[in-house]
Amino acid sequence: MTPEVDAVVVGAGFAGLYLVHRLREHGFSVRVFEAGDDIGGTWYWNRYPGARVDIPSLDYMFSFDPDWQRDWQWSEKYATQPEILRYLNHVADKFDLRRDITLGTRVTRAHWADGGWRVRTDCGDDVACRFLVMATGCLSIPKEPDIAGIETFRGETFYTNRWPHEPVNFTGRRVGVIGTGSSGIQSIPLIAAQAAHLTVFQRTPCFSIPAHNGPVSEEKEAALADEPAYRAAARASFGGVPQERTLIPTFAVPEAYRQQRYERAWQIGELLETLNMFSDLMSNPAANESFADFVRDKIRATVDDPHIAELLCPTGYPVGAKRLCLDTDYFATFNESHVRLVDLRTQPLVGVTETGVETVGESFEFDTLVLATGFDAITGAVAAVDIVGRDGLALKTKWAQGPSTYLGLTTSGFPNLFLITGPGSPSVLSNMAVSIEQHVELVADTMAYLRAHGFDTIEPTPTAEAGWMQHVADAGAITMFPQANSWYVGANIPGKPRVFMPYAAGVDFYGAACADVIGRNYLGFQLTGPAGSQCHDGVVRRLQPDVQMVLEMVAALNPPPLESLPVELARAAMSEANSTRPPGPDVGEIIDGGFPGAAGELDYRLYRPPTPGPHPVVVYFHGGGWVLGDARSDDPLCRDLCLRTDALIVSMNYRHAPEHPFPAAIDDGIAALRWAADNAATLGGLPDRLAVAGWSAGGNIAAVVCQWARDHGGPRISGQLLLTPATDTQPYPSYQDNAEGYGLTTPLRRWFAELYGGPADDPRRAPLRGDLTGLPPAMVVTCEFDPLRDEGNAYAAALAAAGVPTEHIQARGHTHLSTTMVDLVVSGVPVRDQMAEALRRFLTSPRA
Ligand code: N01
Repeated sequence: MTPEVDAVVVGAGFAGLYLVHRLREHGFSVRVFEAGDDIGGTWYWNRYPGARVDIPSLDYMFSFDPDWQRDWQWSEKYATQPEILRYLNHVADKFDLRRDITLGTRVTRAHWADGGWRVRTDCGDDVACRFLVMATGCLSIPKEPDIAGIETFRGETFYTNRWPHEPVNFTGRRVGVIGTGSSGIQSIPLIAAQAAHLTVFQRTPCFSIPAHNGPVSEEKEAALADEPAYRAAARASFGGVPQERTLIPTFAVPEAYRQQRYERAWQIGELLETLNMFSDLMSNPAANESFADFVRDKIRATVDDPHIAELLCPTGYPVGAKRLCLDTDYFATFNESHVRLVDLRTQPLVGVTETGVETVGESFEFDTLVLATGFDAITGAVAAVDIVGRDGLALKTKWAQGPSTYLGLTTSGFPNLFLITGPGSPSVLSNMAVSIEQHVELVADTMAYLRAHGFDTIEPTPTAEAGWMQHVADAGAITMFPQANSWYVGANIPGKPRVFMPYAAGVDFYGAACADVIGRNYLGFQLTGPAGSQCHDGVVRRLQPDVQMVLEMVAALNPPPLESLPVELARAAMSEANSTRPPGPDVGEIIDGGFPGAAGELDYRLYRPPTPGPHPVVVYFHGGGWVLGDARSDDPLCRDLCLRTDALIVSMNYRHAPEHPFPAAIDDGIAALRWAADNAATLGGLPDRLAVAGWSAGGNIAAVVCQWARDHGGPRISGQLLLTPATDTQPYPSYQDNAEGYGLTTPLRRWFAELYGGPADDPRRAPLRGDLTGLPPAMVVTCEFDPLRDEGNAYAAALAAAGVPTEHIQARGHTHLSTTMVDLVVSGVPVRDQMAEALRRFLTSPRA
């Protein structure tokens, strides 16, 4: 195929306009098809009263033009639709973009054949090109009306997302509005200001905060004084507006401060600022509910009629999980006597009639109907084009169970197809302007790279794509974003597969992943051309997203390797690090006490659940390579386990190396077990229900005391929980695979082992070398990126082979330390849940 142009771009909104500019700069020819009669995309179609941007205008604009301030000024913090459309026209004119854009022309099909794309339009165009770029926007295909009888209405019907170009006058009219998402919430106050009577049909109330719109603030203008730095900070931020991620969890601050923080966000009126108030707002249900309560109280304080206020209060889904709205006087509108709210949950919609709307039990007559019913979001516009890739594969078929992409930008089977802000990229969770610019630049740079290196095509590998989709799913799963019936998950479109589509780990992490892909020679892409092909296959992100964040934070501090420090300083460094971590949840009671170790008094810390006792008992041994730590050093994990298991957790100290090498820790572990079993009742525990647990070196001690107790007639142990245990002294492949970069390093492991000592084949040092028959049921947790992974795996396999009932969790994307990071690594929650479930199971039956 001889291409007529290098690239066909579908859509002339923000993305399409910038593509023209950027591709031209690289010397590529480009042809843009735009279905609308003019440029602007979203801002061309959504002309309803009150339509505004919900990211501050100074952030929601192109950054590629350093000279913009000479010829453009925003009149408000959040510009109106007409002003944004004027801005886009201004940019198009300034950079002479229109000459490559064909308006009023819809791309209907694009088929891959003979090394290029053949693109057809509804106006008869048939264009051959090398690259196809879908710049079709995330919210551009209106949701098909699913309201019976909508076509029979004899009055006027308007859709917010296809609003007429001439002003609509509601004066003296009886108006019904269906839909209370962002479009409804923005338009309702302005329609109410004109209409004789307005009825709002609400199915799901939305969380909304006041926009506090007005002139651009002096602070904002001052922040842009160093514009390159400001724009760079936007790209390095989580949402595409300069802002540091907060690290403070909701309940780490006093109630009064928390309320002040909510109030401040309420007064600022910015979405990303609000979602960033506390680190766990979108991950901890209790934290989310706390802010949701604050918003509901604000609604109650605004709306005069308590019954209407309750109907407007969103419940049953997390705040933020449907896109948070920004409003101007939305809730106060319901205080007006000519405005009525109809709650479709208690009074379901039957349909539209010739004269109005029918609900169960009531008929309404209207002159005008406004539908603010939303979009077939994120995938709708891509699926609307008949796209067929290699080997006759239709994109619609490939995505029938949900979209699958590499970086939200490309998809395997479809060479040279780029999706701007596609599913699996930060897209709608970010400032779209920033995400669009980043994607457009990536596309243009990639095309230039191919040309420079003699390649014609680029396509992601199935491995890279599957890895990315797993990462996207992981990033969503550690948040509450997927938990509402929203357009984020496609729930608003009947029959659409429920998949959380945006990438939730942030613009910053996304940008770093893209940079990694390129830095590793287009990792996960197959590049082909006359000169040959190139493919560095692989997965760009394999760690859980929050684990990666923690590792990057730690790496930024550049701490000295512990093994390079004298032991005392290493202990101090660990205590210091522990003092800055989130404290973990409150438990019923914490008691510090002492017990007789094998060679003298040692201390313990007991965690009691808030429920009435007596409770089963878990004897717990801390981690720290037999060198570091004490009875308190695993405090957050012990608190968490205590609450999840509803058991007493008794964290027992033991003597540490090098002062007390092997077998001091084991001797103390045995003494601790015997003392805890003998004193269970005094501690408030059930003497016949006792399990052991331990992490890392503590897992080693827990495993060894189980073998010892079996051989010495007790104490009887109901079960053993071994979290990333040290079980052997031989080297394993994981020592090399995970030698550096994952917290516990292989050199540090070696340092611990050397300080502790002990004969390599002594089962008290290497429990894997012991007799494993007749041991208590076990749960073994191993982590993918842990030097100790393989010896833990070996122990789990050997226990099972010896007939011990064994559950083995292989925590994907986790490190030696990450599952213990309570309130920091949310992806560890399911692992800790399973650990607690196992302990509860062990502890429900009395020791036989
Ligand atoms: O659409 P939506 P939108 N019967 O899907 C209701 C962006 N945006 O156009 O929630 C009765 O959010 C539906 O009810 P339910 C922004 O990202 C930005 O408002 O399905 N009701 C819901 O109330 C936003 O999130 C701005 O129960 C029906 C409403 O219609 C996105 O666009 C402004 C119904 C649809 O809400 C979409 O917002 C506007 C039925 N059959 C939009 N079908 C800015 O501020 C649907 N509904 C930049």
